[in-house]
Amino acid sequence: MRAVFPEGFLWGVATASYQIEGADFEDGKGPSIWTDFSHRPGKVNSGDNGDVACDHYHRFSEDIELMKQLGVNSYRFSISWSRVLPEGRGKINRKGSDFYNKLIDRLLEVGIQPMVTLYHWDLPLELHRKIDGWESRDMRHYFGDYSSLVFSEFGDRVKHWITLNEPYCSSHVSYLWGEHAPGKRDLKTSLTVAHNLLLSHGEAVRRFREVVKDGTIGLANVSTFVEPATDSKEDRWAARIRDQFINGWFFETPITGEYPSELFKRFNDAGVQPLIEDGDMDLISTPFDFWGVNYYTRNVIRKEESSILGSEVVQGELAKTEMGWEVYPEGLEAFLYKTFKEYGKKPIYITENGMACKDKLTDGFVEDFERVDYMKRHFSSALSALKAGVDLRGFYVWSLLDNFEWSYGYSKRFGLVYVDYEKGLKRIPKRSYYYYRDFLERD
Ligand code: NCW
Repeated sequence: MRAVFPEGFLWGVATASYQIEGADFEDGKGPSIWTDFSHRPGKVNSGDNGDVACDHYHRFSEDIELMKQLGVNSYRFSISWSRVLPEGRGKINRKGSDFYNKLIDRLLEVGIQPMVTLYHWDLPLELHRKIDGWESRDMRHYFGDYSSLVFSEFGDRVKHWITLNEPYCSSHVSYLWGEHAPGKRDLKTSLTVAHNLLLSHGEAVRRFREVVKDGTIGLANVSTFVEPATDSKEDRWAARIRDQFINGWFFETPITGEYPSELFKRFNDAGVQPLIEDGDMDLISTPFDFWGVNYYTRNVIRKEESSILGSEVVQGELAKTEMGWEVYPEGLEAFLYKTFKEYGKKPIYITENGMACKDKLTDGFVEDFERVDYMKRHFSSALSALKAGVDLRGFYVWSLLDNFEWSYGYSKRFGLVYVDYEKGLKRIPKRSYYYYRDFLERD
């Protein structure tokens, strides 16, 4: 199947700084909101935290070797803002930037293109404490300054950049559902946060154009394929509004410079809409180069008037992953098609796709056939989208390693490589790693 994908297609694996690096207090690194959140009792399963995580900070050479043997030609990772700027602003921490220099140089030496995410949820704690973090409009300036610094440090070698990972999660999962740091529960606040994140995305794109002349920059969104529970007019309407909340807010707005109108009106009527100032929507819709689509699942939606969204999620009947997410590969093709057609006809990278399985180490090996099946079906769905005319440029499997799965701690495993947390963080490639390697090897 690989041979059918175009020449130059990027095949990769993806990770995020707080989930794998560890060394959270080392070499001058400042704490992030996840350092703080994970150390608060009751916030993370089993009291887990990312102090050590997969210790990738010290073992990155071994991890790059795993990627090299796997045969990927790209690696998507994120930079920890507070490793480079311990307080989020001010003077660069050279030891922190050196880590990324070594990582990038080694990747390039072995022929792996880096794709770098500027923000994958680990905001410097100091910015959160001093200025209220993402609740503050000033964040766009701090994020802009951080971005400029990172572009000038690494932009000579990194050609693919992503501003934010899943702003849906850093706003609603963090400020409405309260499951991610900093764990608040208020819709008006989470809408303000979403607005500030989108402003910051636009600001980073502007800074990028000033600094890097020969690279591309995009935004990576979580993309949930939304379907109505029944064909009734009410459920179809409910699904449409829910789609605007999960997807449209972050896919449509940066293209059109307007929030999805029906949901915006609903929020406006309820008095929770974000404060929009002159110039905001222009900044938010600053032209950027590509979409990152993180695709995992679908949501089945039914009308429920008492909720502000006018709907609720119903349990679908498909097989579920360990996260409780339905396996629905068809949704990937459909979502890619919709994204391409409706959101600016831009090149698209699938920046994340993968599943959490009940992986068990048996006789020193993990037979994760379910994950192999999931990957096969999603590769084939991506191919269908390509054949239907979508300008698809790459596919990154989430994730290289089992890692710190946010509020689930280490209890959920997404890796192609098993990490033995009991035995010195030993890396053990699973069946899915060998499946992907063989897939990449074949013509
Ligand atoms: S939790 C989440 N994930 C996982 C995480 O490990 C990674 O850092 C994220 O980029 C795997 O990929 C992403 N995403 C949250 C998905 C929330 C889905 C919400 C759907 C709307 C109801």
